[in-house]
Amino acid sequence: MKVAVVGATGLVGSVMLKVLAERNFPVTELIPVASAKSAGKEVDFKGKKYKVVTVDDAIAMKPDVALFSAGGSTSLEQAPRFAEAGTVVIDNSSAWRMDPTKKLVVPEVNANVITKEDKIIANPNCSTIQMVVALKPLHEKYKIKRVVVSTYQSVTGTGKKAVDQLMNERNGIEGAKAYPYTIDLNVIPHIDVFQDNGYTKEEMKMIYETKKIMGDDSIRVTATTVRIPVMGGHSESVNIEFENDFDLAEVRSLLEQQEGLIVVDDPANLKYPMPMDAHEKDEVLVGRIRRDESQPNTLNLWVVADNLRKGAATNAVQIAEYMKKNGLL
Ligand code: 11C
Repeated sequence: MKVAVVGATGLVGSVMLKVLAERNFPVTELIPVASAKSAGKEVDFKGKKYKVVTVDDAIAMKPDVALFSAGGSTSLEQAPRFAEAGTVVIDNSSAWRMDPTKKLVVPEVNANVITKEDKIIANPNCSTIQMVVALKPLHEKYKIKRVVVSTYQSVTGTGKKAVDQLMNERNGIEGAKAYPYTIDLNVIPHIDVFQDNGYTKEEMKMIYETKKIMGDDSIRVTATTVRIPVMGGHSESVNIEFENDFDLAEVRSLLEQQEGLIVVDDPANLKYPMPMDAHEKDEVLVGRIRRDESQPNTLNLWVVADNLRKGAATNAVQIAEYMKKNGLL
């Protein structure tokens, strides 16, 4: 497969290269792509150096698949150009996610919606991806009525500038700020831009994207998304109310059987998921599995994943793997 990675020099792009290599995706030709400013730079892939090219050069090379992580406006402009040239685009930006003509996919949850006609496929927001992997087996069994989620999100979700801000603050160095406030030793209850309803765009993404991926508009979701001074991954406190009652042992067993999910839940031995443990892992970790004793049919979970991996790069590569395996690429 000829594989283009658009945004190859960014945080997510570089993890895409790593994940493609680690998972041995059948890359016969790698085309790293970035803005004209980065063209000519080199990236490493499986021990070899590759020159970064421009979008125009990449389209002319007719890749089979292009993994995009270059921001919404680049996606809106360039993804259709790749698609017209016959390339399947898997796009990590928010540009196409809620377009009713585009599929929004987490392979363990809804890969079956992809057809041969789909040329631009959207990768969901990181905080949505990790949550729906945990929700899926429980929705199938008990039918979810409502989800209340609060997130604790890593600075890597914002990008390199935010990682630099955190490290500079920690080391007492002046530098550019990605956030309106100090992030080190602080918590900022604000991710992405505020909307007219008082929620942030990140919160609204979790609401809309969850319904679309789960294929069920009746699931009610409310979210509070928060940035914390952490690097390894995003964490989420998820409160789920079901239509039907559940047995806790069965919940645990359903989560254990869910592909892409690892249960880490042994309070007696102080075992629960943390971003440090999720870092560099492709799976979603779930723990603190317990009944919400304040109302019937309601469960509490703690869900953690590496937002650059399952929340972005790994999910995109898994979509490509699924399409390849099913003759859709
Ligand atoms: C964050 N979730 O942690 C964001 C990053 O729509 O793909 C990813 C934004 C997106 O800040």
